[in-house]
Amino acid sequence: MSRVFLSSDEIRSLFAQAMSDMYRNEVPLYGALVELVAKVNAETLAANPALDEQMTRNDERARLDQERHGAIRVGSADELATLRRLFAVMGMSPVGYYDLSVAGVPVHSTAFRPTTAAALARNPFRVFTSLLRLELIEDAGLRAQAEEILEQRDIFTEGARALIAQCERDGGLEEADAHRLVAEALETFRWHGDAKVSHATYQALHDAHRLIADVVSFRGPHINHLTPRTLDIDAAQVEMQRRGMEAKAVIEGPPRRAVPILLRQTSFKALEEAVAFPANAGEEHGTHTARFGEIEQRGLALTPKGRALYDQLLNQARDAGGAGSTGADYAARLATVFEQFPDDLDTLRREGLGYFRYALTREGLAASAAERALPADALIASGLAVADPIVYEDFLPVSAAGIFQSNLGGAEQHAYEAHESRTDFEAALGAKVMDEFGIYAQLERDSLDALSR
Ligand code: OOG
Ligand code: NI
Repeated sequence: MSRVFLSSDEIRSLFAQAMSDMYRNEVPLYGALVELVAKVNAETLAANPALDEQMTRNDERARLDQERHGAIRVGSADELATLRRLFAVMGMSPVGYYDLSVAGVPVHSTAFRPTTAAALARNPFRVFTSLLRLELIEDAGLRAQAEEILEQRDIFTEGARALIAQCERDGGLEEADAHRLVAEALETFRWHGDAKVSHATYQALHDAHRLIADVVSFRGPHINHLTPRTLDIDAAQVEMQRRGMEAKAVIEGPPRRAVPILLRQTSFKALEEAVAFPANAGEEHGTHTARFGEIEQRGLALTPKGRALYDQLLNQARDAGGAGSTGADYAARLATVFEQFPDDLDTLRREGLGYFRYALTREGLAASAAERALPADALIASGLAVADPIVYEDFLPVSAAGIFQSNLGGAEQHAYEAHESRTDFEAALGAKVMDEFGIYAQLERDSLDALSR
C-alpha cells in the first residue's frame, strides 16, 4: 500500500495555526492585536477596492488572515542546524543573513520561510531565527559557563527528533505523523517559566547582555513574538493607543507613502513574566521580560538598486543631528529625506527599484499570440497587462535592531567590535542561506515568461 504524505505547505499551515493558538494562550495581548489588525484590514480593504482586487489577483488576499512571523533565539550550532531540518519539513528555508552585532545585539540571524509563489500563497509563515554569538561575551569565565549550560540542554523532544529523521528518510510524513510532529515541535517554542540556572547565574548573564540571559537561562527558545500583518500600520497604531496599549514611539522602517515599500513595524512593551530559579532550598522567584507584541505592514520588495537607495536615505535620516532613530522630530526627518524615493508604481518599475509580478488583463487574455509577444512595457501601455508589486517577505536589520532594543529596555546599545560572520553562521546552520534578491527576481521572471504563453 502506498503512503499518502501531507504536503510541506499543509504541515506549515498546521504549525502556524498551532503556534498562534499557543501564543494566544500565553500572551493575551497577542489575541487583542490579531483582532485589532483584522478590523483595520477589513476597513482598509473596504475603503480601497483596488487594493482588494490587486491582492486577490496576486494570491495575497486569502493568506492575509493567516499571515504571521515569529522570532526565536538559539544558543548553539546543533540547535540551529536541527531547527533548519525541522523547518525543512514545513517547506521553510533559511533566507538572508542579518548581522545584529553592529547594533549592539550579540546575535546573527536568518529567516526561515517558504520561497515559491505557490507556497507563499498557501501560507507565508516565517520565523526570524537568531544564533547567540558566544564569542562576544567578554568575560572568559562567563562565556565558558554559558557554553557548558547550552551543551547540556536539548531543546527538542525525542519525538520531534525521530519524526524529523523519519521525514528525511521517507521523503514526507503521513497526516497522523505530521500532527504529531507539530505537537512535539510546540514543546520547543513554548514558554518554560522554570529556569535552568540559579538566580545569580541569570543575573550574571543578564549583566553581560539581557539577551544572553534570555537565550541561556531557559529550557528552550520560547517564541518571543508572533506578528500579524496589517494593511495600514498608522491606523493600527492609532487604534492601539486608543485602546491603551503601550506602543513604541517610532515605527521602524520607511515612512508612510502612497506605495508601501519593504516593511514597517512597531512593537509593544514586553511582558514581565514570573520565573522560578532553582535554589538550594527549593526555588527562588523572579521575573524575566522577553516577550512582546508586534505588528507590521509589508510593501514592495526592492531590487538591490532600490535597497541601496533605501539604506542610504535611512542612514541620512538617522544620522541627521546624530539623533539616531529617537528624537521627537525623527518622523518628520524621515519623511523629508524619503521625498527622494519615487512614490508611484510606474516610476519605481521603470527605474528598476522594485520587483513586479506581470499578468495579462482580460483584454490581454483575449489578444492574439502575436500581440501578447510584445515587450511587457508595450503590453502595459496598451492595457493588455498589469504589473503589481511583489510583496517583501523578509526583514530589515536596522528595524530588527530597533525591535530588539525596544524590548531590551529601550536604551540604544553600543556596537560590538565584531563584524559580520556569515561563514560562521552558515557553518553552524549546516547550509548556505538563500539570497532573497534571487528569489524575488525569479518570481518576476516567471511572471514575465507566463505573459507570452
Ligand atoms: C527578533 C527581532 C527581529 C523583526 O521583526 O525584525 C524581528 C528578536 O527579537 O528575536 O522579529
Ligand atoms: Ni518581529
